[in-house]
Amino acid sequence: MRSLTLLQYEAEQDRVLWELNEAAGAIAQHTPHEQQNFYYVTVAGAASAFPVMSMSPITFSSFPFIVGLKMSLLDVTVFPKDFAWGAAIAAYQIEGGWNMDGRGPSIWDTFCHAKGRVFEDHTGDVACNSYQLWKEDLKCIQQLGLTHYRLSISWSRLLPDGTTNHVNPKGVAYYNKVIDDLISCNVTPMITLYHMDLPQALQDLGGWNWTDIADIFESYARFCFKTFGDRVKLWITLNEPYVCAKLGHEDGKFAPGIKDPGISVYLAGHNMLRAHTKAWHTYNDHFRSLQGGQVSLALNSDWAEPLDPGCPKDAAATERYKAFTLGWFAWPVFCTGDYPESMRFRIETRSLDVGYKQGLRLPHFSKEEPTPLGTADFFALNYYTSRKVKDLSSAGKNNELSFVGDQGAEGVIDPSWPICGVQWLAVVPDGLRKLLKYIKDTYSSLPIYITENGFSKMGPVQIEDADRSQFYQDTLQEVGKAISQDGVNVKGYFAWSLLDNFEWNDGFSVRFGLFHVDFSTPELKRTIYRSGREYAAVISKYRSQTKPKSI
Ligand code: PNW
Repeated sequence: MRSLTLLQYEAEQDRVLWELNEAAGAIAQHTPHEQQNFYYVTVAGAASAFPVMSMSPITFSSFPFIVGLKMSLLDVTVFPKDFAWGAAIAAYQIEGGWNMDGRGPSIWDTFCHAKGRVFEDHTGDVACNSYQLWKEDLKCIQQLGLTHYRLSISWSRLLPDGTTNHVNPKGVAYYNKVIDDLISCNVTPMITLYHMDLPQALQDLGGWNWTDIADIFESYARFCFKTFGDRVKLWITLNEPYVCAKLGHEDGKFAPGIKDPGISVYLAGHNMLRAHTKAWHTYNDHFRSLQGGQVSLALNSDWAEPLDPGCPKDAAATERYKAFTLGWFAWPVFCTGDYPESMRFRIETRSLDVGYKQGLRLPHFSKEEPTPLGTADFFALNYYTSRKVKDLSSAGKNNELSFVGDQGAEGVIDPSWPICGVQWLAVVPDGLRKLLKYIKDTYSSLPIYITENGFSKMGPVQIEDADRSQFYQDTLQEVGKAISQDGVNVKGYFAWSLLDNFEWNDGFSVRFGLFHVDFSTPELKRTIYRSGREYAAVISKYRSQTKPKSI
C-alpha cells in the first residue's frame, strides 16, 4: 500500500481547492491490477470516499485535475540520507561577461562570433549574465532547496591564455565568491573544470589535437585544486568528452568546428583522457590526503537496445554502439586502461578497408604516462535519451572514413517515444534505470551521480510546464527503482538545468531551465517554472523525511 495526497488545483488562480492526505486522516490505496489492465485509487476515511479508475497506470496526466498526485507518489524514502539533490549549469552557457574583467576568449566566443554557426547567430556574450547576477542565481538555488549545485569554471576567465603564466585575479575572486556563498547557504558545490570552452589561445596551438594539452590541463587543474580545493570536494575534470570530440572534431557542429571525419575525433578524445588522467593523479598524489575530495569525469550515454531484438546483427551493433559511446571513455577508466577491444578492431579493420596507411587512428596509451585505469572516485553520468540500434556494419565499405562508419551502427528513435523540444531528445525515463543497472553490472560499483538529466522545450514559453514536471516525476521514480529494486548506489541527481540558458548551437531557442530567463529584457528576470516548484516540493519532502528525529 502506498500513501498519497490528492488535491485539486486551480491553475488559473494558482491555488489548491481541496486536499486529502494522511495528515487529514485520509489513507489512499493505489493498487495496480495489471492483469485486468486497470488501476484505481481509493481514498478511504474521507467524507466523500471515492474510487478513481483508469485503464492505464494512474499519473497526473490521466487526471489533470489532480495536480498533487504525481509528486506525492514519489517515495522519497528510497533515496539515501546523504542523497545530493542538485541542478547543473556550465560557465559559457550562463555567465556572459565574455570580455569583462580580464577574461580571455574561448573557442565558443570565436565559434559564435563567426556568423552562421549558431541558431540566429546567438552568442554567449551575455547569456544569463550570471557573472554579474550571481546573487539572482543563488536565490533560485535557495528557492529550490538544492543540497548540491554543479557549476563549471571558465578556464579563460581564470587563466586568460590557458596557462598558469597569467592568472586573472578577478576570475579567482568571482569563483571564490560563488563557492563561499554556496557553502554559507549549505549548498555543496560540484565543480567541472572543462565544459566545452577551451581557451582560444590553446586552440591556436592545436587544442585537443595537440599532445601538450594534457600537461597544460594538468597545470590548470592543479591551480584549481590548490585555490579552491579547501572548500570544493567534488570535482569533474571534463564534461562529456564524447560530445566535445565528436561534435567538435568530427561533425564540426560544436566549437572548434573541426570537420575531420574519422581522424581528429579519436586524437582529441585520447588527449582528453590523458588530460583527465594526469589531473586525477595530481589530485591523488598531492591533494587528496589534505583536502579529502573526490574526482571523476562526466560521461554522457544514451541507453541502447537492438532495433530488432531477434536480429543478431542488431544485437552486435548495439554492443558496438555502446562501446563507441560510453565504452570509449569508461572502458579505459573503469575496466582495462585501454579502449574496448571491439572499438580497436573495428577502427583498424576499417582503416585497412579504405586503404588508410598513415598510422594509427585510435592512439595507444603510452607506458611512460600514468594509466587511465582507476582514475575516477565515482561514476558521473549525463543521461538524456535512448536509442534503438540498427546494424550498419556493411554499409559504405569503400566510403571515406568516419566515426559512424567505424561504429557500424546507427541509433534511431522509437516512434512511440515522445520528443521534447530538440529533435534528438526522445523522452525515455526508464532508459535511465536500465542504464544505471548496466553501469553497475559492467563498469563499477562505485557510487553514481547523475550529473545531468533534463527536458527541453521550444516555442512559446509555458511557465506551467506540466510535461516537464511529469518528466521529472517519472525520471525520479525510475532512479528510485534503480536504488531500491536494482541495488544501484545512486548518490545524487542534478537536473539540467537551473536556468534557461545558451544551448550551444541551438542558442536560446531551446530551454532546459527549472527557471525561465527573460532574455528579451536587460534584467534577465528569473521566474520559476511549475517543474521548478515541483522539484522543490520533492526536495523539501525528502528533507523533512530524512531530518534526524528530535528526542
Ligand atoms: C549536454 N547532442 O550536451 C551538455 O553537457 C550541456 O552543456 C547541454 O546543455 C545539455 O547536454 C543539453 O543539450 C549535449 O546533440 C549537447 O546529442 C548535445 C548533445 C548531447 C549532449
